[in-house]
Amino acid sequence: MLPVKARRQDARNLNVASEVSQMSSNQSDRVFGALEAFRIELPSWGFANTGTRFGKFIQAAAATTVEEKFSDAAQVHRLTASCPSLALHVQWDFPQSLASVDTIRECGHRHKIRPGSINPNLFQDQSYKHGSFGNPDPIVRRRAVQHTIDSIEIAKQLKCRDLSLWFADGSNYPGTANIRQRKSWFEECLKAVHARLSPAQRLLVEYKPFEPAFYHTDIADWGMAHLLAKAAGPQARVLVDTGHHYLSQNIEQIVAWLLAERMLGGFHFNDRRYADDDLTMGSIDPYQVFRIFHEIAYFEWETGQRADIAYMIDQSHNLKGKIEAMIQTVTMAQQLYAKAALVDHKALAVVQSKSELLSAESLLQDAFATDVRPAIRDWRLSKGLPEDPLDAFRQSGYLEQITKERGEKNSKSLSSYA
Ligand code: PSV
Ligand code: MN
Repeated sequence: MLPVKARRQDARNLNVASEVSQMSSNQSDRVFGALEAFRIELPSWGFANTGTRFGKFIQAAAATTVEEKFSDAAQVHRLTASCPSLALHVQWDFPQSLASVDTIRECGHRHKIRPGSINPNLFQDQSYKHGSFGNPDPIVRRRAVQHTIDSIEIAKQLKCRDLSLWFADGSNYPGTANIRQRKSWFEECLKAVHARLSPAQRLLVEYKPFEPAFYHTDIADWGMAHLLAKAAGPQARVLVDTGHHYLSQNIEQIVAWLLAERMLGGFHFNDRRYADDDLTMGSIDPYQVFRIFHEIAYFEWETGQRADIAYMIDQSHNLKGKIEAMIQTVTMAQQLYAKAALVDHKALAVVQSKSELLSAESLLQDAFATDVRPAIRDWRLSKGLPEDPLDAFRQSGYLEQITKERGEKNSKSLSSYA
């Protein structure tokens, strides 16, 4: 592959130089470098019919098989070059548990998409009514542990590194759960599953302060997830889902602390206005996502180490077209990641040390305000990608084709939860 500078020059020769000139060559090198390194994982569930707790709106083009999910993910990757892997949910994508592994492997090969993080089902089962790892019934806890061990085996067979654990455990009313006891059951179960990881695998522990339980959740915040990950073992890390915080919480501070503790394992990106809204990344508060990426880039600059973070999307759109929404998400992620790469870290460190507040603040604001889209278009052209992935998707005919192929099956789907 050509070095970054040569590729930028190549892109200029492709006659888009007028826009490039607005950005210095150093800035555009940084954008190219950032985009080359950036990968974000797509969620299989983001291509399927989903809804709110009030009902589902069925889409004619939604994926109803794992094969279709891989096929749709491949479209997004083909047009953006940033998402070569697909997160999988054992409940929805492995109907026969370990026996489904061959099917998934074949789908991955056929569509040139790698199976990504494996998400065990620790929430959608009648036995989990009162929790999984925190359930007072030892039989249910053992079952949840066994399911997680099976999921680790699935991950091993598919060469997936990350096991992503999210628990719906919690209680709805004060006094109904022994909170301390549940904490120790969580520690026990997490240790037991951690012991089954291969040396290359990681356990990612996700937290959430509300929903589906509304009085307490067993892993309510990053501090609890951090303590539990520490108790689990050295290969456990914290997973930050941007929708899993109270309103106005400073997420980038959480990120900075987890980075400093070397405990940040990954992200589930989505935007929110009120709760866990699963809206398109950057649609409500793009500066928030920028600030998160900035903390990571600043850490990497200061330490000279690349942070080992799995960036993942966790969104299920029930109104927007699913593939279009994913393309929109990935292009937004690319933009915000590239903008964060423009912050002048050396200058920032100097002005921070002198408490020159306005100068420090401006370094972030200026990077955020920079229009990186022309440089991103150049990068795409240099890689033989379409300048505008969404437009290219609309021109491709793929949506019309799958709408025809899948329409009838989807029209028979249930649209109500009642
Ligand atoms: C729960 O809200 C969550 O964020 C978890 O990551 C789940 O695995 C995912 O959403 C999909 O339901
Ligand atoms: Mn999540």
